[in-house]
Amino acid sequence: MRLFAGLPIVDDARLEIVALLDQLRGSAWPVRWVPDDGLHLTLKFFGEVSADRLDVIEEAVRIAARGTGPLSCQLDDLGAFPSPVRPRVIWVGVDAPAALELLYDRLERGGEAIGFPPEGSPFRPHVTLGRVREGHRLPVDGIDGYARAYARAPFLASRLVLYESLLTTQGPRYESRLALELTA
Ligand code: 2AM
Repeated sequence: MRLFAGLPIVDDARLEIVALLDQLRGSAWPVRWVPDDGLHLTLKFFGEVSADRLDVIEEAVRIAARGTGPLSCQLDDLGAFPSPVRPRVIWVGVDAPAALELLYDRLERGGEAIGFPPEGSPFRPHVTLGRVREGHRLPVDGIDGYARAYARAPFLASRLVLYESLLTTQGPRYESRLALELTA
């Protein structure tokens, strides 16, 4: 099974991203846009694991989440990996309190302790919108045209979810395996 931990995007922020995706889908760019369901901010990608490791992963996620309270976040600008001029992954950035990076670090350390190597790249909180199709490019400055297409809405992230990513013919579908309230 393919597992990752993340924060579901909720409240007005979710509606803003859904509306933005709707506009982006109309762009006819060579991009696989994410489905409206399951919009999330990834904190730890565990990858393909055997089902008998689920318990130990759940426990590591529980321990990492302990002591974290609800996080007041806000949508930020559009961006892309590896860079806005050569986008492969298009995303909306998330402005978050320091406690989010602390939670990320705890998940990294907890994951490392059970055999998952840390990312090794700086934490860039974001919600992925789409991935450019292999061998294609986007119009130069294309993303900039959508900078004003959504409100930088706030949202309260109060749940950490361990998702299973299920591959279907219509693309991946995310199912919650464990949902923890952030209540500290
Ligand atoms: P992303 O949004 O930062 O791209 C489910 O597939 C989630 O896991 C995605 O949202 C993605 O995060 C993350 N993910 C997928 N494949 C990954 C990989 N090989 N390395 C790190 N994160 C990955």
